[in-house]
Amino acid sequence: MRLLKEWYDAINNATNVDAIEEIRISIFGKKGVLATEFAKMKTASNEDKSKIAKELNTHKSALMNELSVKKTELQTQELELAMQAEGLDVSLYSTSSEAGALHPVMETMDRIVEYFAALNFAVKTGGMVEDDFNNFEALNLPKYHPARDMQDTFYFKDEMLLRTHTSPVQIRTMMAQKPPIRMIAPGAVFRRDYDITHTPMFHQIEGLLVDEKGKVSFANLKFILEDFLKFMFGEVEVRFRPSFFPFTEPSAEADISCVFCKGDGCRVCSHTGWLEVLGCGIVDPNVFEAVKYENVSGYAFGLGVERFAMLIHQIGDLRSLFEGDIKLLEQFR
Ligand code: 2NL
Repeated sequence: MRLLKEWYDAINNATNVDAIEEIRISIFGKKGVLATEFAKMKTASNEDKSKIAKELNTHKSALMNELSVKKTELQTQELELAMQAEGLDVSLYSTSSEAGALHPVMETMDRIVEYFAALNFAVKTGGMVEDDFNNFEALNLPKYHPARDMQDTFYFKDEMLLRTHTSPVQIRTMMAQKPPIRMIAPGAVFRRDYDITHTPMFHQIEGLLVDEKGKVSFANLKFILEDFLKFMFGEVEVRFRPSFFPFTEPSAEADISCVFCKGDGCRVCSHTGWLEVLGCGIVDPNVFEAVKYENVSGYAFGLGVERFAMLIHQIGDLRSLFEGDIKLLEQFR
């Protein structure tokens, strides 16, 4: 047994993990000291046998414990030394990080809001889940109207749906307060669309101005939108083309001279020299009837924020604005 005691010292004096492994084999291996000591038992008397066995088993578990404690201690020590030698600890968090930036869509939205806020347009937001009345019915889009097909969306039960434009924010505002109204409604909207110029979720800004009957003209609308588009795109030409929207009459679409070819004609503007950027018009009397407004006139307009961001930053595929690709986004830091 005195022999066994020496192994405690051996474990204590070990200086590396390899030495610990060697000691473990010398004690617990097939030809190790414990095996030898247990073998010696055979020749002992029955009385001695149980005494020796008890003692050996106590040493066995004590030695096992010593080995594992020392091994952990040495492993920690060796890891520490290795880390010092390498001078790099990948398990540590880096304290430096890349500078972030506003997403180009949000930056563009902020700039649009900045323009209208400076002209005292109230900025209003609403819910993204809307009902049929506020999204369609009140906007002169009765059930089964063919124009609803162009704004197919995602439906919930009880005629609830993801809003297809931010117009319901204006409808709710008119239902809640008396004229005059001067507001814009920025926010996410949803349509069943997906190609290089459409995504199922995009951002829109709509504007609405309502005042006494006869006080609001198409000339007012033209002036403000022309000024706005020059604020956004610099010295561009602006033109208005007659168009149709169910909620305005008359309606128009505004084009700017192509920012890529300056009007000469290129692939982006389909060789027309013009880019379509927004829709607008004089609010249809049916809309005022739906919100119970009398003796008023107004103008309204709507635009897609992603389209503006694409033209400002010369991005070819609208879908790339939603992919979170750092290679694209880091260009706008
Ligand atoms: C487009 C065209 C437009 C409106 C939106 C509107 C809202 C109310 C009443 C009347 Cl409450 N009109 N909004 C009017 C004309 C055009 O959007 O191309 N948007 C992306």
